[in-house]
Amino acid sequence: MNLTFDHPSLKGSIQVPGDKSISHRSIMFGAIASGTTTVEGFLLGEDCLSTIDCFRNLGVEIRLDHEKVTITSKGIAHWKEPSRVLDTGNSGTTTRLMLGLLAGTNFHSVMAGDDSIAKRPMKRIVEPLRRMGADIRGREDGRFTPLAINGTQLKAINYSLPVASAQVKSAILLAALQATGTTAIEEPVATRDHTEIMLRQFGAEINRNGSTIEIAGGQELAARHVKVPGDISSAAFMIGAALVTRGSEITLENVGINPTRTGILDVISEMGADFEILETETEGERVADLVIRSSELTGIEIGGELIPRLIDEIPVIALIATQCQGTTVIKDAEELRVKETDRITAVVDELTKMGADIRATEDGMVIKGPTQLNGAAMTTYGDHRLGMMAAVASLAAEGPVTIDEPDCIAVSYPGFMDHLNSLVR
Ligand code: SPQ
Repeated sequence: MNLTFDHPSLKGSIQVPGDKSISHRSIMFGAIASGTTTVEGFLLGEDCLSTIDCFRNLGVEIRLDHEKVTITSKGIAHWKEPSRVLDTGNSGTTTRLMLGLLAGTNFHSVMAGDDSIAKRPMKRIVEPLRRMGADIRGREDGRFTPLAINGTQLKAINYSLPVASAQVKSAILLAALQATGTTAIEEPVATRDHTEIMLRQFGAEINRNGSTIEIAGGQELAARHVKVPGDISSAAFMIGAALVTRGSEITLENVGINPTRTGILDVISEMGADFEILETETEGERVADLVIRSSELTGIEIGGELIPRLIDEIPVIALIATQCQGTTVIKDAEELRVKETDRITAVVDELTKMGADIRATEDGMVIKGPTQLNGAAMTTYGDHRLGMMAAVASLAAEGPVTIDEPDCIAVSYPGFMDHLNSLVR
């Protein structure tokens, strides 16, 4: 893909596609519950389509009509043993949350994904599930996919999460639903809580006491309607686009602003960005329209409890930081090294190619700005967020930018380039 922009401004309004985390969970919860669950605003990204494909292979009926999904299930006890390997594609969320679900079934299943999934750590899920009695085998004793699961009766555990991960928390919560007894999970740093919100929406009882979440096994879920808000992680790239160009003012409609996901808004606020949050819905998942205007920005320090609230936005935050006055330090973000690619190395290498003053640290990066970015041949490493970072960076670059493998962007944001082009003036 070749991109050349001549000092563009962004104007207008778009609705970013549905939240990826909530879309995955809507299919999973619809499949666990008995009855017919309907979903609106579903993300038609490749990751979420992988989740649908896995559940169809478990015998769950799923109909897709554009962004509306109908899931008809007799409940988790009626899922069928899959006759082939469940293909989780590029999706860590599908692989990890499904592991929690499959561990407590009464059948055998095997899961595998693409080359990136084969490198991502699975022991963080396998280990607590084994403590619950799960029988899971995999490469290097379950560190990596493919994973083979012999479903069995699980028992509750008390578990303190060693990494701040919503996927680990969610996999244990989903396994706990099928376990005997009450499971308690201690979460030292808060991570996205879409699983907890959806458990309540589907009728489960789940309690939070400080940093501990408790859930009793054996609860039945009731089918319902799910409204998926726009994904703030996708909106973040459009926010970045408005902030790295001059004379821009854009509106992003219907964006999910669950407080466990809004670290990007805290960051741009501290950097001095001119933006408004116009809240439209407050029940279940909070939703707002966001108005973003070009701004003079200052570098800041980002770390600690903020990191899980913006972990997927760090590639675009690093790009924004190249246009800030002063130094931005991102720390405590070592989890970036085990995402779709090593996002610390990849972000630093790619922005360096464009002339940014950026260096990697063990757990983050240091960026000095502002710098004029140049055209360059950018690599995505098959990572959707690196692809979108490169496309947004091209708006601020002097000279042409080429992007290899831009198709990977469809993992989370199909139609991204059309949306971006529709805003460019
Ligand atoms: O699903 P996947 O591949 O893990 O996707 C990513 C992303 O950038 O879209 C991470 F690479 O998002 C994760 C996120 O980083 C989605 C997620 C969830 O839906 O629960 C939680 C986060 O991962 P983790 O490992 O911190 O729990």
